[in-house]
Amino acid sequence: SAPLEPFAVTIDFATGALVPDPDVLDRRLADLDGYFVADIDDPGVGAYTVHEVRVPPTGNNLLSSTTVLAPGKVGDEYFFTKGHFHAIRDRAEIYLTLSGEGLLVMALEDGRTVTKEMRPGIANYVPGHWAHRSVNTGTTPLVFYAVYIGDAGYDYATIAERGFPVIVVEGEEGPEVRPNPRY
Ligand code: PAN
Ligand code: ZN
Repeated sequence: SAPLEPFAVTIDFATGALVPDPDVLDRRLADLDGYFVADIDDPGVGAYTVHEVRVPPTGNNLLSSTTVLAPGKVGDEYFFTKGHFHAIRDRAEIYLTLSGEGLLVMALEDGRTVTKEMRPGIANYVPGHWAHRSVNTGTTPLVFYAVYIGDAGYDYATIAERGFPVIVVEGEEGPEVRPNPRY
């Protein structure tokens, strides 16, 4: 296909806003119904916003976006993104954290799980085949920039049905990663 024109976007590291910012997706707790162990009190509360850089979603391009994940909990569980496998399973991704703190939970289809710290300056590599979810364990928005192969796509269904093998809860001494009682 014909070359695209080179371009740049400006990223506000504190808010995740882009300039220009044509494609913004808002997720409320209502969109996470059934994802937490406890019931959601207020489905209208905002959970996260995704700001996408607009390029054709093809295998020769790199898609990128910022995610701004609010602090908060449902029961003992910290707010998280839905999480997904890529529709094309082997497509990899990089998450660069810009502000806040959290955990990146990754799981293979067989249930093997790896959890990595997210904080400003850390670039997490998510290899293909690993489902991924970010969790805000802090008190400020968790903001990260994601770059992924353009045709990766999303498979949300597997996670929506089974969840992740682990949950991240507030324990006596801070965040704790525990087995998911419903997995
Ligand atoms: C990210 C995620 C974003 C929102 O851009 O899509 O953080 O999480 P969910 O898509 O799980 O709701 C990414 O991993 N893209 O592939
Ligand atoms: Zn992804």
